[in-house]
Amino acid sequence: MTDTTNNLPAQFANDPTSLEAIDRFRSLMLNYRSAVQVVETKIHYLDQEYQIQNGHTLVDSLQSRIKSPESILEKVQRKHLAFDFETLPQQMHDIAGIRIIVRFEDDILSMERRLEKQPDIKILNRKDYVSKPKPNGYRSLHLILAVPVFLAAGVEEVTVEVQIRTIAMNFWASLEHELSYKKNVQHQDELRHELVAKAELVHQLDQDMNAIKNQIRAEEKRS
Ligand code: 0O2
Repeated sequence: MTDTTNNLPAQFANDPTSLEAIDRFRSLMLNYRSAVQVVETKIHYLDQEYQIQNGHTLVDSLQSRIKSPESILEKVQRKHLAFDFETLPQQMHDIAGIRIIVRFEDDILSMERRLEKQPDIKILNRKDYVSKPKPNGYRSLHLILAVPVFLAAGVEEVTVEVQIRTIAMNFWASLEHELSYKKNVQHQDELRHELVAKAELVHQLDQDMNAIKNQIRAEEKRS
């Protein structure tokens, strides 16, 4: 995911108070970038600690992004939100996003448990698309976290959306995302339908790999 926060959309440039608006927007985005760094550092630390305790890692990879100004504006318009720098952080919780990719389904909850035990992190919202997938087959655990960011003027709570999913779920979601953003693909409906079926296969694969992993680790403990 790329950070495109330095390219401001035309709406800002035409605003009579644009210089002030640009400065406020940049400060707001800096808070989000700082929050992402705080959470990423925590995840790396938690993963290393898990590795020391268990002999294997929890996190396969991490991705992060700050929503682009265009994408923030698109969401403001689509959801009929007020475009106001004071209220935007309360209305939009996914301006900063981190995706944690793990290998096994069990690891999703292990990671969530470790995050919720962090005294300086609050979990504001949880959407469990792992046990209740979306009708299109999308699976992932979504958490909205509030983390403190230390600024010269004091401490600010900043929200970060964290998505936790397996490698297989991520593989599926990346292709489904590609299909949703392409306008000129022929047979969209058939491909969508095929992806729903593939989501079931991905789920089966995740369950089987999880079961094999549990068997290997149980035997390892006995020996
Ligand atoms: P990007 O590029 O990943 O940032 P919203 O969809 O944001 O208007 P809500 O309720 O906040 O409303 O969304 P939700 O359900 O928590 O999901 C938001 C994010 O989850 C999306 O962000 C995607 O990253 C991911 N997601 C949700 N549903 C799907 C899905 O069906 N397929 C795929 N591939 N990803 C999904 P953005 O902003 O859409 O995109």
